[in-house]
Amino acid sequence: MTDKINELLRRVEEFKPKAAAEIEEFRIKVLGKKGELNALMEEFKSVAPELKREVGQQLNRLKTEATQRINALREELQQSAAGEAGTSDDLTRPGSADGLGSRHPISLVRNQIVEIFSRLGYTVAEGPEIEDDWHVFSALNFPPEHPARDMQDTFFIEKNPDILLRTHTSSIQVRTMEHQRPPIRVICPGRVFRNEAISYRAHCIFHQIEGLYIDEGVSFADLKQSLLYFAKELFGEQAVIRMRPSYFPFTEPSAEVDVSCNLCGGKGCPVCKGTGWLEIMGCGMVDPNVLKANNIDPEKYSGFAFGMGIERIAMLKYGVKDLRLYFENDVRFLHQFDQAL
Ligand code: 2NM
Repeated sequence: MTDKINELLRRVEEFKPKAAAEIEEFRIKVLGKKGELNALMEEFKSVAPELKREVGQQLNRLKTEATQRINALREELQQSAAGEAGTSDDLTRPGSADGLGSRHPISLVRNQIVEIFSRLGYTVAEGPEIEDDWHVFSALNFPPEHPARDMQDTFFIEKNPDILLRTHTSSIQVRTMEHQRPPIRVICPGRVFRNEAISYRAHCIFHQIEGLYIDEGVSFADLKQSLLYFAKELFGEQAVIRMRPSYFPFTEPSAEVDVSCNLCGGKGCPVCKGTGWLEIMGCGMVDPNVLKANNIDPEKYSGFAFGMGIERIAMLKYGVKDLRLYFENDVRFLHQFDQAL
């Protein structure tokens, strides 16, 4: 009889139900009226009197153990069901928010510049990054021996000196002049490539934005006024500009444009190196040779053009000290522009 009691006790201890129904089934089988425990109680009646005390205690223990185990199992199953409903099954819970990215500072500044010139009637044009000699150099009045054509400055496709990575976005403007007659007013943003050592102030890949305006009677005064408007829109109403004579193959006359330093208000500080001025772009009147090369009559039409590096403008606007940060995509850098326009 003790063996039977111990065997049932073992089954109670090892019982592992997967569902509530299994527990109830087990309860009826063991503790029910016609269950195994009552069968043992019946058998108990014929146990020898000297054994009754010990076997009786064993039976009582079996009954307590079985009842406790079944109650514990019921509770366990109920709790885990409630737990599941709380995590994955509750469709009324608010969803977890995905972390949003932010615009890259180069895109932010490009968009700002494009927007300003679009208010002056410019439209955006784009073109290929892999170009030919004509669109990057020859159509832009670069003489055959110009140093920019050198391997030191330009990435050429191996074994074909006619195919190269564009060194400026002026090539887009050549393509515009190919299929559009004046008046032409385009703004050309894009990546450009130069064979340069990488440092805090230079990179072999960077972004430019260039503008071109060709019509009858376009003058240097128009250029000055357009760029002053641009500087005030980008850097604030207090901004003023100055021009210094310069040289570019595709413009004559040419100039560098400085904007008054927006950090010190023109008094002189480390950013403007004590001068009160920051260089922001190059510009000039389109050289008649460029107009001729692109089948535009220089006797009838004139134009101006300008170009700037987006990395440099973004450095001045946001105080970025190292140009390499733009290319590393470190989110600690990028997230600083979450709130920027
Ligand atoms: C600059 C500075 C001055 C320029 C010239 C032309 C074109 F196509 F008309 F010849 N496009 N861009 C230009 C002129 C670019 O960048 C510093």
